[in-house]
Amino acid sequence: MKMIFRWFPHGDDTVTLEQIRQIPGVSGVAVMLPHIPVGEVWSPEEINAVKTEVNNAGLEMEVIESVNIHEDIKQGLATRDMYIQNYIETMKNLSDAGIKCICYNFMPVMDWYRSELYMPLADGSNAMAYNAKIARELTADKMIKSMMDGSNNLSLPGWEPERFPKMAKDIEFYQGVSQDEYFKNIKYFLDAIIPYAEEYDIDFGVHPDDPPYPMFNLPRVVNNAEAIRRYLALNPSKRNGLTLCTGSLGANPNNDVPAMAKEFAALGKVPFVHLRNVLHTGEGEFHESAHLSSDGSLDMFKIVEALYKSGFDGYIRPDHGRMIWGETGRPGYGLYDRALGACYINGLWEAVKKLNT
Ligand code: DNO
Repeated sequence: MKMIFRWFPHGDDTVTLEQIRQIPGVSGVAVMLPHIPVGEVWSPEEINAVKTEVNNAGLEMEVIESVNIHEDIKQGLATRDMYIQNYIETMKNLSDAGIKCICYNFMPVMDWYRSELYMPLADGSNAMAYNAKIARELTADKMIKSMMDGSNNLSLPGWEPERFPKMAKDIEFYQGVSQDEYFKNIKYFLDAIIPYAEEYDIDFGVHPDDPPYPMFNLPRVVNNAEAIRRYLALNPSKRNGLTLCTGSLGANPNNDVPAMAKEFAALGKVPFVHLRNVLHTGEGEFHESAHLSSDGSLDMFKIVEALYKSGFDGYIRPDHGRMIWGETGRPGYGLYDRALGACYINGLWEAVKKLNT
């Protein structure tokens, strides 16, 4: 297991590599290159510039989160082949730079979503929250406006701004797309790239739909065990894997996250884990919590134990943290609470390992 931390390059992060280097047990970072428009090739120069910066700080860069998928691939348009070729070229360049794992998602139109970014918690910290009722009342126009002008503080790390102008049209497009048709587009993509993942020695981990609930009536394809089984079966290669995001899947109380960790890690199909906790507060409602089991609804010990016992040997990163100690920064991606999370997970890992050897 390697413990890593998410970091945004090009001066786009309040957290520095030097700070990350000092978190006990953290050996590397997961990065993305958000300034390259989705669909374009990541050049060796762009990749190596970031890699050099990371390595000079004493950290490894073996994981990319994310190389996003162009909407034309998701929609199955004729132009998809060109974007797939670009994707393969990016994979080659990443492989040459020593990248071992790519996290991506197949959420149509959107990436992750929360209805509130700074919900005050009783201890004076704040955290992100989701309320299905608010999400249902949200229109694409309202969402785009709040994302673009920062009102309602709804700008979420990882979303590329070029999504917004097309968003309403894209949402409209999917109203006629069934789950089955969408799965066909996924299979087309996987069958094209996975042979290269094998050649280039890169594990792919699809990120679950976050939250695991319907949004704007868009297809949801990675939100429970059955859906994940279907996704992984689309291409049987070990390279076609899952980023097990405990907070995304665990937001739905019907999902048994330790059982999922056990099942998918035992198949050797979990190259990357996002570990965080959520507290269920009502039907279709949750807020994010500190990583500790006693602070949320997920049993973090059981999840780590299931991973360890299933032979998990990939990357783990602490996921969204609360904002604590007066810190400000990207929602979910401050330093302090994520660093506490990394220490806690490392402690669980050491305990589980010693109890089982
Ligand atoms: C949110 C992140 C996501 C994730 C992508 C992966 O905090 O977990 O933005 O990076 O969905 O493609």
